[in-house]
Amino acid sequence: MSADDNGNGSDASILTKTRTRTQRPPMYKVLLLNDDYTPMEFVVHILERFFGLNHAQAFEIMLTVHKKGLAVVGVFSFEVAETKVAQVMDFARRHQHPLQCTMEKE
Ligand code: TYC
Repeated sequence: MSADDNGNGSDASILTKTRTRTQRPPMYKVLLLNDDYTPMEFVVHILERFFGLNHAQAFEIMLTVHKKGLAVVGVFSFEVAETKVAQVMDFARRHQHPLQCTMEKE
């Protein structure tokens, strides 16, 4: 082994070690916003229908939105969150309620 031999079988005298971090896909919170006009039962129905919540869970989240102004309904991949928001907005619009649903990067 000569003076510039690093002993790893390569001629290079500098070793570069690259640590590749595994990237988790970003997740998105789906938020429901309060308003003064959308009926409580309609919001509960939306939470059951599009988010798979049981009646008690749906009622609880609806009440949180009603009292606090907004609540996180769930956390999803971008595509799933986008679909949920579109389904809620479309359903609310078709029933002529001003309900708003948005998404935000976690
Ligand atoms: N504030 C509404 C009412 O009193 C109920 C409501 C709850 C509306 C949640 C929207 O996201 C909402 N009828």
